[in-house]
Amino acid sequence: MPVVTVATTPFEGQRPGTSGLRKKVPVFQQAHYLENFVQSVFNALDGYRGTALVVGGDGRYLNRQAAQVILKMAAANGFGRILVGRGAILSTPAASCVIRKYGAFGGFVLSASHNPGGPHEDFGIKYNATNGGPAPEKITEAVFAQSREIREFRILEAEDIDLDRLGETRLGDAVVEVIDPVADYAELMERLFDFDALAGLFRSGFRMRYDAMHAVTGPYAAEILERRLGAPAGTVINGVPKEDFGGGHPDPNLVHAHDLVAHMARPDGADLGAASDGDGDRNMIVGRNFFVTPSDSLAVLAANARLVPAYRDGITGVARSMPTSGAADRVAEALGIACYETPTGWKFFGNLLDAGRVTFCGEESFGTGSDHVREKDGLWAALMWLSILAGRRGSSVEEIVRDHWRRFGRNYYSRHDYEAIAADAAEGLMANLRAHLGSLAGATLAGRKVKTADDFAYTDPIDGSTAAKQGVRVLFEDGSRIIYRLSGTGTEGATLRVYLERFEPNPARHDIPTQEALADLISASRDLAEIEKRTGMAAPTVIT
Ligand code: VG1
Ligand code: CO
Repeated sequence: MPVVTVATTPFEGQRPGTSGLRKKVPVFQQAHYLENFVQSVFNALDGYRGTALVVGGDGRYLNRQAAQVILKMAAANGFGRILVGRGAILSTPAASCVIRKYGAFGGFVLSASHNPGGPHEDFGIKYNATNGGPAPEKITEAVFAQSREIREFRILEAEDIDLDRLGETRLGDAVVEVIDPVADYAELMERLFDFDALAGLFRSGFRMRYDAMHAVTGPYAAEILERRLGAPAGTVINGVPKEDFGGGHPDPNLVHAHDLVAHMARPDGADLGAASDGDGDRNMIVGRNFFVTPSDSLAVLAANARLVPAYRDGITGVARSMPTSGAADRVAEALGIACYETPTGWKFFGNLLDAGRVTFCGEESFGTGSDHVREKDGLWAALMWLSILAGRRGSSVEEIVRDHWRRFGRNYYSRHDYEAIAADAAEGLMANLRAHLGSLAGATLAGRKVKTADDFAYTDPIDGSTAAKQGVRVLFEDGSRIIYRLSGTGTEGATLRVYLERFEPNPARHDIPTQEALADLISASRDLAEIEKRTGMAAPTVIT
C-alpha cells in the first residue's frame, strides 16, 4: 500500500472555533478540504510517530467517509495504531474516555455537536490532545497557522476499512482496531456510580425518560439505563442515531427538546427527564413540569456530590465558564473549595482538571462534567441526577432544586440568542459596546448601578496562557450581570448571545417566572447594545 504525497493549496477560514472546525457539509466536500485540515493538525503536533490515535464521531452525514480519510492519513503520517469506534461512532465523552484509557496520543472527534446534520447542514472536526480534552488554543492556533501554509498532505492508497466489524486490520505500517464504541464508557460509568442503588431505584417504580434526539447517545443510554440498570424498555426515546438526526436540531434545550418538555408537563410524566445533543456532551435535566437551568444543575451536583461513590470524599473545586451563573460559586464558598471562572469552551477547563484543582466543571450551554474525562458529558450528568434522586428518595427534582435555592439563594438566569445576523452588524455591535465600556462604571441601568464594565480576559492559573476578548461584561453592584459575546460554533452569519443574571436571596421571591424576574435587565440589554437598531431584530430567536 503506497503512501502518496498529494499537492494542495490552502483554504481560507480553517481556524477552529469554540469547539473545532465547523462548516456546512458542501464546504467539507470540496476536494482536499478535510485532508488539508487533518494534515495541518499532524503538522502542528510533535512526537506522535508510532503512537495511537482515536477516531470517532457522532454519526452525522459524512462521518463515515471522513473517518476513512483520517485513518488513511494517520497511517501515512506514522501513527502506529488507530482506534476507531464501530461504524465510526464515538460520542465526545466516550472519545475522551478511550484516549485516556488506552494512553493514545490524541484523537479526532467528528461532530458539529448540537448543529443539525445532513447533506446541506453542518459537519465538524475537533482534535483532542493526550489528556482526552479539546486541544488548547496553543495547538488550535498552530493548526490554523499550518492550514494557511499547507502545500501537500500524505495519504495511504488503500481500500476502505470495514468499520462495522470489530477487530484489527493492517493499514500500511499501522494497525487499525475497530472497537465497541460503548463498552469502555459504560465500564467507566459503572466505576463512578453505584449501579446497584440506581437499579434499585428503577425497581421501585421510578420512571425516567431519556431523549437521545436521534443522535449518538442512543446506544450509550440504552446500554446503561435499560440493559445495565434495568430501566423499562422505552425509557430511552429517539435512541437510534441518524445521519440527519431525524431532521431536527439535536440541541437539548426548551426549544429543540420540546417533545420531552411536553411529556414532562403531563401529570403522568416521568420522574426525571434528560436529553443530550448530537455528540453526547450536552445535557438537559427536567423534572415533572420543572426545568433545571444548566447553571443550577452544576450547583446542585456540586452540593450533592458526596451521594456518588466517585465523589464520596468530596470535590476539590468547581469551574464554570464566565457567562454561567454564579450559583456554583455559592456552593463552593459553603464547601470551602476553590471556584474558577474561565472563558467559554471546554478547552479552558483542561489544565484545571489535569492539575486536580477542580473536580466538576460546567457551562450555561447545557454542559456539565467532571474529572472522569476531559469533555462535558451528557449521560454522566443524567446519572448524577439519578444518583441524587436515589440518595434523597422521595424528593422530586423540583423539591431538590427548591431546597437548594432556599439554602443558597436563587440565581435567576437566562440566555437570549439572536441568530443568523449579518457578520458585520454583529462585529459593529460588539465594537460599539467595547468603545463605551469606559463610561459605563457608575452609570445607572435598569435601576441598578454599574459596578464595572469590561471585556473578559483570562490567564490560565496553571500554564499562564492568556485569552482576551472573551465577552463584554456589565457587572452591577447588586451582583446582577449582563454579558454579551458572539458565538464561535455557528456556520451561518453571526449569533449574538446575551446572558442575563440576577441573584435573589429571599425564598419568598423564588417563584417569579424567569423572563419576568429578568425583564428590566432584558430591556436594558437591548437598549445598551442597540440590538434592534443594529440587527433589525426586536426579539431573540432562542431563549434558554
Ligand atoms: C457554544 C456554547 C459553549 C460550548 C460550545 C461547544 O459555543 O456557548 O458553552 O462550549 O458551544 O459545545 P458558542 O461559541 O457558540 O457560544 V458543543 O456541545 O456544541 O461542542
Ligand atoms: Co456537543
